[in-house]
Amino acid sequence: MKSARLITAVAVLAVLAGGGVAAATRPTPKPVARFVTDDQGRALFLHGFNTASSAKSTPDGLPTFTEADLDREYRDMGTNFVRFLIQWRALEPTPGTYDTKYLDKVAERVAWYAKRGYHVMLDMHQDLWGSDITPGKAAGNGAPGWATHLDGLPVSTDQPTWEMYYLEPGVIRAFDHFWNTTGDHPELMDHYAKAWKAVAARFKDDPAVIGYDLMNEPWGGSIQGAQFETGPLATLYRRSIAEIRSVDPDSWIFLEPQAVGVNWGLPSALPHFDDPRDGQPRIGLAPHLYPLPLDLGDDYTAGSRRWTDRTLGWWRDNTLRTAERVGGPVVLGEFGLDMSRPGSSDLVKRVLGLTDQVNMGRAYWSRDPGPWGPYDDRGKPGPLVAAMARPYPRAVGGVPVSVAYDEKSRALTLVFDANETGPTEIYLPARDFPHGGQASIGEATWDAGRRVLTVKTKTAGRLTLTITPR
Ligand code: 9MR
Repeated sequence: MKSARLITAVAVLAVLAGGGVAAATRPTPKPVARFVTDDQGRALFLHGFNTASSAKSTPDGLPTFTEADLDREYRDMGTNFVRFLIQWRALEPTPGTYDTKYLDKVAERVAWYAKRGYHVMLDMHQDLWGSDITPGKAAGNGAPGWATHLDGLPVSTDQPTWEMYYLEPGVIRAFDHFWNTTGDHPELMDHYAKAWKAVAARFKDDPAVIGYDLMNEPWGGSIQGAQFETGPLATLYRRSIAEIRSVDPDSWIFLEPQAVGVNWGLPSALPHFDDPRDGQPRIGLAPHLYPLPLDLGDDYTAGSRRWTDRTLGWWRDNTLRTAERVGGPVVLGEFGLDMSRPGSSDLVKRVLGLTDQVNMGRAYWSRDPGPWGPYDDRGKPGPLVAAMARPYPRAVGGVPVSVAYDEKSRALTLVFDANETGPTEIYLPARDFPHGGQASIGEATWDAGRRVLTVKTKTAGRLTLTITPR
């Protein structure tokens, strides 16, 4: 790029993110200390994909993804998690009626994951409000046509990048109606919250579904930033939390900050939300990460790599600060890039290392075939497969303190405070661990089929478990 533009943009960002002078005076936030747990109570490290972008445009709102695709994903990368896209338009095709056949089909896919020991987060996806912003041309997705009110304002169809549609007057108006900024459509937010209730009623007893990601990449229309996150976005979240909890006391509810700016590493103003369930609250954070230098079209190389690394630091610290306020676990809901570009595998590994370091789960964008995904259109694996096939603790018999994988020595080190929830399970990919692994402590059993090392350790005290190739 266009380095002058890049440097200016990122320098402005540096100041806004508090990554310049301010960084030295602000304490470094602590790693995430709360975890999603499995049915035995073990802490989960969530490692997987967004499946899939194709759900945005298929008539039935389901991704073009098969059970065989899932088998292959496990075989090649040993994932244990999916951020599964669902669409409001498919769920509530007419106001107040929920398509149970659609939910059945979602449930069928959830069962594929359940059978293989995966954990599922359902993501009510939208980009640019909905497909009715540009009838006949696929730009947006998510909201049903009946909930799309443009008031005759234009949406030009020749934007150079998809994100630019967010600035079209018609799109801004559609959001302003949803957030009730206009005062004309107060019913829309209620429909959305009640649609979540319908989803929760269906999946509340499904052990594979860990929770719900309330809205993909919220956009405030004509209200932005802190005013949006503490105003209409917080209202939507409170109402959706109340509707979900009226039928489902136990699933996790994941919140996203506003996307613009925060995805680059700027601080979010998302407030704390009360959880009306009995016991500990189950509200977590599911932010996205798209470093600005890469969004501007640069590669993860040379000067732009240095800037990107800085923005990653701001993103980490600012996300941890928001997480402290929200008080729950963090799942990085999206990160991803064109894997055919130079440096991209390094970026993926860096993000995996960063999320390991601060105890965040992560879902790569996306599982679809193509240059961003693991396989091309004919199913040939690309460089992402090697980067995502990484050793990680799938489930930990205690509370994790830190995880680190050193690629050079092929040593995975997990520090945790053991409890009595069960053995620790570690996924070990074939390339680095062809014959499985050995554990520095405890009693290990190797399942070569699943490539999972199960380690029984002492059930109390702080333990350091190091896994090296056998
Ligand atoms: O990769 C997706 C691209 O093909 C679509 O045109 C676009 C609009 O639907 O969405 C892209 O996916 C985005 C996701 O929906 C939200 N976060 C950023 C993703 C990458 O741009």
